[in-house]
Amino acid sequence: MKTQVGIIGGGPSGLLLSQLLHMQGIDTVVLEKRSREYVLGRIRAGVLEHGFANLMREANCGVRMDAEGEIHDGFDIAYDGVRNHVDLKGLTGGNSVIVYGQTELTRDLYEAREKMGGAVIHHAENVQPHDMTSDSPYLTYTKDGEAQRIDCDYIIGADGFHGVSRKSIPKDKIREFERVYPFGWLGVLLNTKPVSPELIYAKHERGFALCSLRSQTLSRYYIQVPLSGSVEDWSDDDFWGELKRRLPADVSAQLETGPSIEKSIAPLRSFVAEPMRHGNMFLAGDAAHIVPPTGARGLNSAASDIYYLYHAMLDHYKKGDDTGLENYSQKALARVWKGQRFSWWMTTLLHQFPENSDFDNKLQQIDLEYLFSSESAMKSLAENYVGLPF
Ligand code: FAS
Ligand code: PHB
Repeated sequence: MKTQVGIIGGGPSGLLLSQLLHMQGIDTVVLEKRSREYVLGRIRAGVLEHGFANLMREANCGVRMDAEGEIHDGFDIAYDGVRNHVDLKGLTGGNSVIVYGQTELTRDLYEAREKMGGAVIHHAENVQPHDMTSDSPYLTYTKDGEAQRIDCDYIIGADGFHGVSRKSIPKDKIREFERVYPFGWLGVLLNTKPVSPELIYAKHERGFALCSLRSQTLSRYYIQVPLSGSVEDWSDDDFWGELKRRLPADVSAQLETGPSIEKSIAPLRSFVAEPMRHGNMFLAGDAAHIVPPTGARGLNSAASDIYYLYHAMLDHYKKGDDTGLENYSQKALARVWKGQRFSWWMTTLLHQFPENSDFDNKLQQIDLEYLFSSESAMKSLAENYVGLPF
C-alpha cells in the first residue's frame, strides 16, 4: 500500500490530523493497535481550549461539541476552606473553555473519518516505522496475522507515551526531559448532578481534589493519592469520605454521591522529548510530551502540534514549501514547554508534596495568597488556562 502521510495512533492527535489532511485531499492511513471500542472506553481529558475547539470545527467535527459541550467562563480554586473565583472571560478579554469529554470528541472524529471513507486500520499489531531518515520511509504491521507494508512520504508518531514511534528514534538523536510526581490522581465518573456548575480545584493539607464534570448529569471527581496504593484499595465510600474532607464545607454538604461507573488512578509526570522530528517522522501529542492534568493542558498541547503539522503538510503538498516542516519541532516545542511550565506550576501550587519542608509549604501558601491579591498574576493564570495562541 502507498500513502502520503502514514499516522501511527488512532487517538485524538492522529485522528484529527488525518481528518484535516483528508479534507484537503492529502492521503493518510491511521494505524491503531486497539479496537475503536477500546479507544473510546478511555476516560481522559475534559477541558478544551478555544484553539482545540476551533480545529475541531475546521475538521467538520464541532457540531456535537458546540451543541453538547458547556462553555465555562471561569473556575474556582479553594484553599483554607474558601473558594476563590478565576474569571477567565474577564481576565482574558472574552476567552473561555469548553467542557466536552475526550471520549466524545474522539467519537466525533471516528465518525467523521468513517463518513469520509478515511483509512483507519484497527488491531494493527507490531507497527514499526522504517527508513525514517530516507526519502522513502515506510511502516510495517501485522493484521489478522498477515504482514503488511505502507510506503509513505511522511510518518506521524501520534501513538501516545507508550507508543513505538519515539522509541524507534536512536538514543543519540533524542533528548528526554522528565519529572515524575510522587502521587497520582484517583478519578471517578458517575451519573449525578455535578456539585458545582464550574470546576473547583482544591488545595488541602490532606491532598489535592478536583470537582469536574462532563455534563449536568455526568460528574467527574479526582483526589490526589499516593502511588503506593491501587484503585482496589478505594471503595466508593472511602473516596467520597476523602473528597468531602478536602472540599470547603459548603461544597461537601451539597455533594451528590453515588456508584462510580469508572474509577482509575493516573500517575502524574512531566515529560518532553526533543526534537519532535527524526528525518521524515514527526512526533505529535502524548508521543512527544506529557503533562500532569492539573492545568488541563494534556490534550490541548496536542492541538498546537496538529495545527502546525497540518499547515506544514499543506504548504508542502500545495506550494512545495517545506519551511513549516523544517520549523515544526522548534515551533511546537516553544508552545509545549509553556504548557509544561503552567502544568508544573499548577501542580506544585495545589498538591501536597511529602518531601516538602516547612519553608516549601509556606511558599506554596504565599504563592496562592499572592495569586489572588494580584490581577497581573490572575491574568497570567487565565491566559495559560484558556490556551496561549498557536
Ligand atoms: P493517546 O495516547 O490518546 O492516543 C495514542 C493512540 O495510539 C492510542 O489509541 C493507542 O492505542 C495507540 N497506540 C499506542 N501504541 C501504538 C502502536 N505501537 N501501534 C499503533 N497504535 C498505537 N489530559 C487532560 O487535558 N486532562 C485530563 O484529565 C487527562 N487525563 C488523562 C488520564 C490518563 C490516564 C492519560 C493516559 C492521559 C490523560 N490526559 C489528560 C492526557 C490525554 O488526554 C492526552 O493528552 C491525549 O490522550 C493525547 O492524545 P494522543 O496524542 O492522541 O495520545
Ligand atoms: C477532567 O474533567 O477530567 C479534568 C478537568 C480539568 C483538569 C483535569 C481533568 O485540569
